[in-house]
Amino acid sequence: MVDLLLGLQWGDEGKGKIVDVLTKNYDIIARFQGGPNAGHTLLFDGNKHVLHTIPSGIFHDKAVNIVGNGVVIDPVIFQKELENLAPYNIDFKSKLLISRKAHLILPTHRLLDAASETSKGKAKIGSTLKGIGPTYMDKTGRNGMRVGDLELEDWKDKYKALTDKHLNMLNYFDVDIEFNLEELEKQFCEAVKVLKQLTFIDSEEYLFNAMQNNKTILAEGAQGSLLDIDFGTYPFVTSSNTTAAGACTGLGVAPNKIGEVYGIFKAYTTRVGSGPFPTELFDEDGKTMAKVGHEFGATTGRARRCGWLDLVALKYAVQINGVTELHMMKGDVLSGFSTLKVCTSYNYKGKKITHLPYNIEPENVTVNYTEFKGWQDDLTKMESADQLPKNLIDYIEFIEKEVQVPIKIVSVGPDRKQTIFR
Ligand code: 2SA
Ligand code: MG
Repeated sequence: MVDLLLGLQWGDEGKGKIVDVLTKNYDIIARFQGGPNAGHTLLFDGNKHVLHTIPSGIFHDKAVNIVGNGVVIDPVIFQKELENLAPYNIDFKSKLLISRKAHLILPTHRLLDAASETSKGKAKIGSTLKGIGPTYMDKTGRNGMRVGDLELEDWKDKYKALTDKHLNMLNYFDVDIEFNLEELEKQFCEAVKVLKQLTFIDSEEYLFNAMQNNKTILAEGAQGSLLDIDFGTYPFVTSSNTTAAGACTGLGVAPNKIGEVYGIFKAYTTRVGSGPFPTELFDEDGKTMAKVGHEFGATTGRARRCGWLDLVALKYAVQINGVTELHMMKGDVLSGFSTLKVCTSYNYKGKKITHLPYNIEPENVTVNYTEFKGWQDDLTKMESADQLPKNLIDYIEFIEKEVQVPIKIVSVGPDRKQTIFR
């Protein structure tokens, strides 16, 4: 079976940390969607690491890490990621395997992303500008370049044809994007050489055989369920299926081979980029969350918007993904608030509703909160569930009752060690 680990909000729930904590139980860790737009932050032994394309199991000796067919890879960013990991002497050739069917982000995909965003002005998505949207467009438009193409003699012809198409498309956008194509291509070709030193596999075949041999597999999601291309807050979403079904198509795993589904959420909510956010705060409480929680994009450094926990949205994500076990992150950030609020219903078209409607723009939706007494204790040194303050237990039990799934992990800080199992 393949277990899944997914973000239930708008990303940045702490997936990287939990994958790293759970990797000791797994033989294989596999990414199935997204690309270098992701920023998965891990902290251990006093060192902080941000991974973008590489799965979060890479720091464990035993685990094999797979970049699946559903992922989009930018060779240039990938090369930098490998370089940043140099101090760890990781044997990438055997520990990091890349699907031949994964699509490549070309330099011109990044330019198209920038042109599209600039042309939208105020209506921009707030993309990470990593070329994610244009690359998935070429994938579904059947024009993309895949990792396996790099094994062909004529890959540069393919590259040139696609780049030429992109340059024509850039002309259609009525915006000025400055670039030095020659320099970008030089970087790209150098990075491709590095990528080609890794092992390319047919990952669906690899995972099928692994399952036949009773290997344990964890699929690591990127971004969050509310950024899903189908079920998120469209059009303010990313261009892949971030939800459980994405793991089947992004790895080639059959639905009846999915085991546990771990859903990760923050004790509050954050969002980076544009789009509706019903529980967003613009007051001191929001500022405190941002400050204490260090809420800045791990890839772009952008400030993340902060707000209260939204149980209407959380329930929706739990349903879509078939979550079997919840992990609550960053409860420690809420220490010190006298009162906490949790959104338990929306007002929508004159009615009180508890499901996520088609449109959650502020003009359509206002929120109703249930209030809780906060906890003042510093959670960051706590090591077991019996040390957690009563008000936090009340908060946890209320969420469990509302969404009908147990919270099995409570994270009380960014370090691998600051993880409490219930
Ligand atoms: P894109 O670049 O086309 O996927 O952007 C589309 C939307 O998806 C959002 N998005 C993200 N949201 C949260 N975290 C992400 N990763 C980075 C992080 C983001 C960063 O870990 O902090 O550093 O800014 C991520 N990636 C994409 C994005 O903000 C758009 O709203
Ligand atoms: Mg992140």
